[in-house]
Formats: sequence, C-alpha cells, structure tokens
Amino acid sequence: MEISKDHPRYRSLVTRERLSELVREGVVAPTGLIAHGRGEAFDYMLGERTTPAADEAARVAAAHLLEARWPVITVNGNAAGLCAEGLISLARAVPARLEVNLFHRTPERIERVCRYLEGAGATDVLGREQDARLEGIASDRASCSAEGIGRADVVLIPLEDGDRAAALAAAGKTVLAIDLNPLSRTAVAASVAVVDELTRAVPNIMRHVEDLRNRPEERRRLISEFSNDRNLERMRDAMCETLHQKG
Ligand code: PTJ
Repeated sequence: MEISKDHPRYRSLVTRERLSELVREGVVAPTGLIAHGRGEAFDYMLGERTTPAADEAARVAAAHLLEARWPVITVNGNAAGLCAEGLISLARAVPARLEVNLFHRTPERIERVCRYLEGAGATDVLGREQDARLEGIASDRASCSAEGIGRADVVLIPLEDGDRAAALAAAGKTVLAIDLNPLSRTAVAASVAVVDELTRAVPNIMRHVEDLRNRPEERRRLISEFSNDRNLERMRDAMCETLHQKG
C-alpha cells in the first residue's frame, strides 16, 4: 500500500503495514495485530510520549539489568517485528541473553522469529531448545530455555501475557515489563513496568544502561527506592491528564 509521507499518522500506518507483512511471513501472530492496536490506543492516551514516570521506570529497569547475575530479554513476534535491532543492541550493551519465547507457539514460528533476529544481527539466540519449564502454567507456554529464562535472575519481557509474567515473578525472578497498558496483569505482576511504547522504551533503557554502567551505588539506590504500584498510579494519572487536555 502507498502511504503518503505527509499523512499525519504516517509512522503509525507504516508500522501497521510492516506488521501485516510480518504476519504473512509468519513472524508476527495474527492476534499480534490486535495486541498492537490495543497498544496504540493506550499510547494515544499517553500523548505518544515518554512521560517522566515512564522514564524513571526505564532507569530502574536499566539498573536491574546491570545488577543482574544472569539477565535475559525475551522476544516474541511483535517485539521482533517492532524493535529487533534495538533489543539486540540492548542485549549486547548489558550484556544479556536473548530468548525467543512465544505465546502462539509452533516450532515453525519459533524458527522464523529466531531467524528474523539473526537476520537483524543477533547471535546465540536462545529458544529453539525448550529444555526447562515454568511452574504454574499448564500449557506448552510453560516451556523455556534452561540457559535463558530457566536460569535468569532478571527477565525483561516486552509485551508479555499476564500468566507468564505472574509465573516468572512466582519463580522468584525480577520481572521488568514493557507494556503500554498500566492496568494489565503483566504491568501489575512486574517488579518494574515501563509503561511506554516499545520503540521508545528500548533506546531509553539503553541510554540509562550507559549512564548507570559505572555507578553501582546509584543503581542500588534507584532499585531500593522504586515502587511499581506508585509508578503505575502516576502512569494512570498521566493518561487521565492527556484525556482531559484533549477533551
Ligand atoms: O508472538 P507471540 O505468539 O508471542 O504473541 C505476542 C502477543 C503480543 C500477540 C501476545 O503476547 C499477546 O496476546 O499479548 P497481549 O496479552 O495482547 O498483551 C500485549 C500487551 O502489549 C498489551 O497490554 C498491549 O497494550 C501492549 N502493547 C502492544 N503494543 C505495544 C505494547 N506495549 C508497548 N509497546 C507496544 N508497541
């Protein structure tokens, strides 16, 4: 589809087209488009910007990633389609392992998403071998890599479903979520929920990683002072403010 560059929603239209293409290629799940639409609606309510509270959460997420013993970043179809290069760069910078972990799981799709990441420059992608299980999930969605999620102490989960976020937290892992919905079970179950659009949140976390790299005391202070509940409340307030301004 031809999209005119001066269309006011040009970027959004291009992203939608790209995700639709990736559905045809089997990287993004068909319902990934619905998840994306929900994200767009929440982002609209945020004014499509990184709020001060989201920036604070991104800084605390960066602190956790640097403090972690075995940090892992999980990647699903939407995350790969929207932000493969950003996630790969973040994983290199921390450094953290990348694991493909899908909600709509078939061996073919796992392979496609792994190859998509590798095509964007990733190496050592985990996920093809699912040799561990997360307690508390009955379906094959419990499967994960022993070298990745299985061993991780800190897991960054962009756009994850609520059951798995809760299971990761119950397994004693520090869960860092990126999710535009401040009411989602994922955002609530996380230790840190970055309520921001993925393609803004990832480079922002990366910027904070560089800033905090040689500041261990600052990292620990940030972690000990952060409250996810309070941050989510600020995000809900920010959405209400935007709605009032627009009305
Ligand atoms: O590739 P798969 O099979 O692993 O499937 C991936 C999806 C995303 C389809 C699957 O995990 C799913 O169904 O997710 P949910 O439960 O719909 O949750 C997606 C969450 O991500 C929702 O709360 C959306 O608001 C949020 N979201 C969507 N797009 C973005 C986003 N958050 C940040 N940035 C976005 N671009």
